[in-house]
Amino acid sequence: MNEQKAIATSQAMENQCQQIDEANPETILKDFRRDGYVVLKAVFSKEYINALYLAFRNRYEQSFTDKNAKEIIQVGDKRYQIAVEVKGVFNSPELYANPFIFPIIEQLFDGDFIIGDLTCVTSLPGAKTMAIHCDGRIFTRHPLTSLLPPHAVGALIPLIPFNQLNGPTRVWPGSQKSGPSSSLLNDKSNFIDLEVDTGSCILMDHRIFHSGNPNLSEQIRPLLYINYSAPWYFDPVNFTKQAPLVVSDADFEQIPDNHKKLFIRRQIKPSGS
Ligand SMILES: O=C(O)CCC(=O)C(=O)O
Repeated sequence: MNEQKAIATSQAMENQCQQIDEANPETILKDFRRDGYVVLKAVFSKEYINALYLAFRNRYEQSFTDKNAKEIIQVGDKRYQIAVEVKGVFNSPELYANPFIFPIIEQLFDGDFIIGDLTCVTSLPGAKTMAIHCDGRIFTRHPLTSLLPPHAVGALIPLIPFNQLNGPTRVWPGSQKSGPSSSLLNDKSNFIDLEVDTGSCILMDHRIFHSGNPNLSEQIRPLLYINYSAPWYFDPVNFTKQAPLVVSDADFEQIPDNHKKLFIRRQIKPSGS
């Protein structure tokens, strides 16, 4: 674990050019509920993220060119989603039950949640802008929909520092409530590009509108994506061709008993198979 204290930033804090120098759960929750995202800085050590990065490259780099690789789907121009096996350095409570992130997730779901999917979205050099989208909405036409709490929350973990060259994730703060038809998405000044260093985590409401910027660098840009959700929610769109959570029996045995319930979806097949 990093010696540094976790730092949370949100749109409001950045507008005011300030940060809180210690993760304050109440502020984080308030900002997350208002903006639909929050950045938690220094929640992982750089060494651990680098170990994840090396393990990811080692295991999956050839999948980007292998047309038959079943663990990979295309989600944009030169942008791929890989279902990462929860194995080796990925099979660690530091990752899926991180002491800075987990208490916030627990509060957002009132203690009752699972890991719906664990993937890595990677843009390759030359990838173009990803279409603006949200990861999933429910009760979209209900008049009270904007009052609902999130049914799923992504922990987005950059495996290299994200900058304007390699294409940071772009979010439209508040769009988790306003929906796609609002003027929010059309106004070019309403988005934020999340240029974050390794060790950081972006918590993102599943309903927020976002996209990926072009990758103008010569390096792959991997974004680890752990989606926590209410136990009743199944993502109906993103896992028709890909299993959402890949954990072997042997690896499941290594998960501490108090965390095993997070992985109840581990044997779910792709919903379109
Ligand atoms: O590549 C990115 O920065 C965003 C990826 C994304 O939005 C997604 O996979 O839903």
